[in-house]
Amino acid sequence: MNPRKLEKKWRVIWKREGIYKVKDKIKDKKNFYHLVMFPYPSGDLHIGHWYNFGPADVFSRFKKMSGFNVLSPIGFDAFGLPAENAAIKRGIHPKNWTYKNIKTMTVQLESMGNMYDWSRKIITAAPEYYKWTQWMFLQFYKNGLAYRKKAPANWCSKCHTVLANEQVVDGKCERCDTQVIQREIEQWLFKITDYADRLLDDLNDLDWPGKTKTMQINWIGKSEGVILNFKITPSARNSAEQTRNNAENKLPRDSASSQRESATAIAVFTTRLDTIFGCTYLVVAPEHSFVASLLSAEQRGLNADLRGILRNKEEVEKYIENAKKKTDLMRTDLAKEKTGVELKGVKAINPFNNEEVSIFVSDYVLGSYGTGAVMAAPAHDERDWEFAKKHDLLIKIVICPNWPAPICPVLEKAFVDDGHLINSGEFTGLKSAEAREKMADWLGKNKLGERKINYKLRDWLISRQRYWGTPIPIVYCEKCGIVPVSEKDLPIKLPDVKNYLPTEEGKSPLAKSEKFVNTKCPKCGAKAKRETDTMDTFVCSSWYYLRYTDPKNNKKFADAKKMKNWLPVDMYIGGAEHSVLHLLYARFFTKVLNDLGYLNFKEPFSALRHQGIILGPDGQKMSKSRGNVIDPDELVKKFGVDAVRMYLCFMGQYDQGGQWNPTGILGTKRFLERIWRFYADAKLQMRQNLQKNKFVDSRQFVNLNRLLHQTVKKVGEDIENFRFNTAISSLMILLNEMEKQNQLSIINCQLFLKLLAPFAPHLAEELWHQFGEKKSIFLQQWPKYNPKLIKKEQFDLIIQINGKMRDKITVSSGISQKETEELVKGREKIKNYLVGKKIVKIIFVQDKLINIVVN
Ligand code: ANZ
Ligand code: ZN
Repeated sequence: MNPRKLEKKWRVIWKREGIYKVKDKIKDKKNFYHLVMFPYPSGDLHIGHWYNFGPADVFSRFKKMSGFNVLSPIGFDAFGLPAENAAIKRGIHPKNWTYKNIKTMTVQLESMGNMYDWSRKIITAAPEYYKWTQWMFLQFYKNGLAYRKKAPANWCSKCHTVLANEQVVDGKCERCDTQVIQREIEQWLFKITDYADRLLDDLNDLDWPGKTKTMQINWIGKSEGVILNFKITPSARNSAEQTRNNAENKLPRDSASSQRESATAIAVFTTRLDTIFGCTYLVVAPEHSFVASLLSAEQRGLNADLRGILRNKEEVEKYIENAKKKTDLMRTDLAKEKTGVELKGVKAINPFNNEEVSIFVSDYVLGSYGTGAVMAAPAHDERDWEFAKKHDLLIKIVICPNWPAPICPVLEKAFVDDGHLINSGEFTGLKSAEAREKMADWLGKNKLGERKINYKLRDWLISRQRYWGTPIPIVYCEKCGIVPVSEKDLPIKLPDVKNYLPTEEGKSPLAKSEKFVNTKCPKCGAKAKRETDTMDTFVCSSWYYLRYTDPKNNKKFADAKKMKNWLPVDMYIGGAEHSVLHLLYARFFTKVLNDLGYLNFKEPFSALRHQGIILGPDGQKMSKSRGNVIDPDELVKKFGVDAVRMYLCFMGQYDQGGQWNPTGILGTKRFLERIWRFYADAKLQMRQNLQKNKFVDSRQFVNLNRLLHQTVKKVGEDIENFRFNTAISSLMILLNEMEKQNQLSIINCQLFLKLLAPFAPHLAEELWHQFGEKKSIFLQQWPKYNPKLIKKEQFDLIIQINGKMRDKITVSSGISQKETEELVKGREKIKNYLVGKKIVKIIFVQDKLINIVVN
């Protein structure tokens, strides 16, 4: 057998006969949309791609043979940074680089022999495609879902450029190692936060991995709490000691007078209002507006009493400067030391007990979440606990785990669970949950705060100050301001530029093309300038699955009827690394387009599966520097496509991945060769049988028949559930049994090939045709099993020694003599009769008894 020759032959025939060309509708067949996450054209199809696409194709083929009209498309997610970096480094146009890679990868993809309908290929960097990405932006804009605002971007002050997140390594510029800072520039955002609740609720109905749903839930991060105001007042004294005294002695304050003197307040968001009596200080984010007003020259927003009051201005300024260097991720790292400085000279007043507490600035509080300020209850929150310990602040227990025993333990760490309230005025004795309700009511009644639902989810920043992306179709007019490009002028094509670096002002390289930038206002015709930012590539991939249903349409992004034929996607397969962003964005797009009346469904992917990760032979993550990368092209050359696909299916549980085993693939290769030899033999036998007109009746082979039916059931169910490895195991068992048979029916030999076909499509097709079949095996029906035959019936086997019954066991009907002998000889009771004896004869009555004659 020469797999490479044979495989190539079939790929040519498949292509010629167009058996993978998909029709939008076939009579009496249900449509099934099976999608894999499309690759980025890096220029090389690596083993991870193979692991995504290979087993996925097994699933596709199985569905096709099971009677579905299957759509299985492929394309390229073609915009993005690597193309641009290659351009900067080697002076190749990003487009040329990208399209060259697409060409190479197309050849590689074709070599996999997957049943893609290539006529539906899409490339997101092609103007025919990004025209519609721009069109979608315009719909979002017109419906208030795209807006512009100042947002922080990574900025390298040495390269004078904005950096993508990928270009920031350990907080430093990838190119020059300078500390990256956050700089505010005008950028475009999509209002995904409007959809937070629906993105949460609709997860329920999806057949997705639980872990992925959880990740989305956490990313959206809905939390229910309250916002309450702490009034600000000048402090008499200025130390942590003051806080302690106040809290311990409960200095009474005249609340009326405090209201008069202070119109400035800090709002905090808390999910644990029940801990309010344990609040011993406030913490505000370095970017909080209150800090800014304390530090600014005009001190706007402060009442007269507070102006000029800050006593450690320089210390605070220095702290804030440093905080700018950190990303949110670094700041919220739990393991990180909790730094901070007190705002000396001001105090805040707890509205529940009118106590004065100190105010700190610390970067563990984020400006972008809640109100950017926290009421710290160090006895009941880990971060507050750490901070209080470090700055020697009062820790006051107000939630007690032991109830009704009123004595609370001395805490060794924060007690973060719910309990009963103590030291909490009129609320003492309530359970946490009840207290939260009553306290929130009290706040509302006294107009000191209100209930509030908060989300971690932020609006989606889609602006990139980069070349190789979809231009944002917006124009800035001297008279009209922001004006959307008119739909008939789409696509706004990427101009040619010579230098792909962003400009020194942090603008995209498109800003360097005068011809591109200078235009006329679509509304009034006056001089105008084009937006020069391009869109995040996640925008392109948020709607590509829609386009496959109608990839060549130049009137609409896709025809409504065609979309209705296929969508939503029935099964989506791809890496778990996309559990959050891509999948969330795609869901958001679908919901928006549904709201705008373009789609009749609300969720894009009804079912989702992730493949695991393949590690190198050394058990480490594959990387060029480690030299443990497995090259699929080489493997294919050596073993053939079928062996590679099959090994990928066999090496472990699909969602777990595993370590590459170089000898493992040899095993699969041998299995395929055994099949090949078996069919060479079987054919001979069958020809002889036919000649003798003694066509084998499968009833003679009860055992094999049962196994055949069991295997049909098992392989089908396994593929359906992505348990490819165990499906292959059962094929191996079946082959073993078939090899043992003296005679076989053609039907059974063909049945095995059908089960094999999704895994080793080329070999199965070849052997199928050796039976004189004219139509492809993939146009055949997946075999059906007979449930009655599968039931393993059992009977009581009589065990005799020299004709006398000595033992009895329950075994499955159809058990062979060999298996029975092994079983019986292994039994302790029987062993005793056999010691020192010689077995003369064994009498075996199928499904009844075994008699061992000894002397
Ligand atoms: C007082 C308190 C006491 C809190 C306690 C927790 C436990 P989730 O559930 O994630 O929404 N918080 C509020 N705004 C913050 C910000 N901008 N940066 C960092 N932390 C912030 O968390 C809500 C809790 O996170 C809030 O409830 C607040 O601390 C903190 F025993 O308030 B809590
Ligand atoms: Zn205008």
